[in-house]
Amino acid sequence: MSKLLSEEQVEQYKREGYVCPIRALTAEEADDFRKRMDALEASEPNLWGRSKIKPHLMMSWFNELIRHPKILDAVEDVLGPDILAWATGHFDKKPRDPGFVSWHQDATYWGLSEPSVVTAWVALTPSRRDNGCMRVIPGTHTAGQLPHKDTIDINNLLSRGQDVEVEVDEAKAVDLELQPGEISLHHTMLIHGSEPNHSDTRRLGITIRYIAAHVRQTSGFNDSATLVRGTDRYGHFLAEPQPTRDFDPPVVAFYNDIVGEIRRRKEAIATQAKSASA
Ligand SMILES: O=C(O)CCC(=O)C(=O)O
Repeated sequence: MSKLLSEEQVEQYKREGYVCPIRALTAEEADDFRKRMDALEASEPNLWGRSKIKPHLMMSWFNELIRHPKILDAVEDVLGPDILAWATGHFDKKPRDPGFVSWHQDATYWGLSEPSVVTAWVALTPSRRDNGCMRVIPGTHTAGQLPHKDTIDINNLLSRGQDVEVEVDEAKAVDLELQPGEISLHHTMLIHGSEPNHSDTRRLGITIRYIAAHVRQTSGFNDSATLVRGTDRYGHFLAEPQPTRDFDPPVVAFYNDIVGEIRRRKEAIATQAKSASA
């Protein structure tokens, strides 16, 4: 018995690697999260630099969002009952922003043992074709891990500018258009990307990468995650503390310990991937 998705949506996720749109937050809730983010951004000029890898550990609004019951209901429908929030991020395209995301599979540098990994992309503004919504190539999640090359383009919003090294048939791309408070779910192996914002409307999306509790980090580096639903019977990840306020000192100390490990992990996996494809 599913919690939020219809049977057709669960089948679509299995078959095509994504589901969209799903109404998870009300428009008012989305507006409230956006305002809290904007207020913090205004008072902390280096907000995203300080909290790049796991902003849910640094900002209380973000930590509330990863626990939102409706988002978790949708995630449970595709991952099962024991769920960890592993990584988070934000993709903010201001009006006329040239920022884009190259075609890629998320799993490429993550080092996770298997693809029971789903991203909830939460719209905090409208996300449409004209302001650079996410685009996916349905069904590509079944192709296995594909080779990627790092590219250098200051407008690429991905940290390594990774670009999948296969021909992408853009005629097959589907636009994941969302209203504020709606989410999409996409599989960790699905090829996806997004174009610049050609409009006067901001496009703000929050990404939450959820994993099933049995997934492991295979890179040999320490990693952490937050149990958000069910039970963690495996203990594969260090249990993340929950902040009681923005930049809660004990949680910041935890973040600072883990962030170096995560950077080294990303570097090591990228180097391995490069030498494998050389
Ligand atoms: O928000 C975007 O434009 C891209 C997001 C993305 O690549 C992702 O969620 O993995």
